[in-house]
Amino acid sequence: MATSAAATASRRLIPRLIRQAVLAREQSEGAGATVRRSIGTPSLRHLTPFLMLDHFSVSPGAGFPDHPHRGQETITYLLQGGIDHEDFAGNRGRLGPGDLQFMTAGRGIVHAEMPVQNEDGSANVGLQLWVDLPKHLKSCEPRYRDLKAEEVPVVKTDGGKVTVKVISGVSQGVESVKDLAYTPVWFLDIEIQPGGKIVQEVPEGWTAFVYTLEGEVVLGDVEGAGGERRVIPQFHNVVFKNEGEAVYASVDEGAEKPARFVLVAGTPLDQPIVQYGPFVLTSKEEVYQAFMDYQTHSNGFERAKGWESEIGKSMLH
Ligand code: FJH
Ligand code: FE
Repeated sequence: MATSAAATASRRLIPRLIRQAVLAREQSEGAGATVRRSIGTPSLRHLTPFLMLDHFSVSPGAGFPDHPHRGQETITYLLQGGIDHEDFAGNRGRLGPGDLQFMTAGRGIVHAEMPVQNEDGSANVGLQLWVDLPKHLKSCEPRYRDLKAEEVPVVKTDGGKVTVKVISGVSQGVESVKDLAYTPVWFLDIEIQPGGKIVQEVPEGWTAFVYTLEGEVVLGDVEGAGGERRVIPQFHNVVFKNEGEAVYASVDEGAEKPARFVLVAGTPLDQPIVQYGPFVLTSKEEVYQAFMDYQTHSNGFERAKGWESEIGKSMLH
């Protein structure tokens, strides 16, 4: 018997239960910078296709001067302030609040990512997510997809108590810009006012996690349904089990402020991950080869020869 759309919509979607919740602790990275890292630490090492999630808050005088990448895609989301970017092919740009850069390192990129000086002296805040590339795409040509804040559709639900920025994927029937990354990823920025709730579908079998930026969000099962519900504070990464259809999120009626978090999901990749710093391949031999190629300016790193970024130098003055 055919199921009507209305019947499908009213059926209670099976909740994704929580597998693990970890606090993103601060650690040093780059030149004088500090990041809150969750994915990519011993407690959350392998979460295919995700390799690393950094939450960054930094003022000028620190940053990520000239460095290479091979084998991954990076998604950089600026929340506040600005970040300058410059690479060895002459590409330059600035991300402002709400802007994103999807970068496919492929066979090789050398670049610098440096915070800007804000007039009011405020910090530059953002997220960077590293996504693994399928083995056959690790040797592809590098590319960028820039996504300006204005290009991100915003949808409201639950009587206006929930606002979703649909960076990548689908929410409440609203679709994002497509083909941003090679590895399929959903990336939603969700804000819930006190008393608000959302049931956000995520593709079946995909790896899914939430990272909390502000406030306290209740995640897990529906109230009274028997499964676990947890109140998650700021700076936590919550990984969901792979079974289930939707993430249930809410904020208590009596909460002092709204909660803001990103909900991210991606296709798991069935391949080994061998990482050394910014090189992410599938075997030790390939990582060794990446070192050699970077040092000898070959197989994708040709343009690294003699190259120095302008913005990386700014740190020295
Ligand atoms: C020296 N120069 C070590 C160096 C390491 C790097 C690195 C960086 C990010 C990042 C995180 C969050 C963001 C929005 C704005 C970027 C990251 C963000 C992750 C590694 C290994 C560079 C120069 C170095 O880049 O953009 O929020 N995270 C993993 N390390 C470097 O990039 C020493 C002298
Ligand atoms: Fe980088």
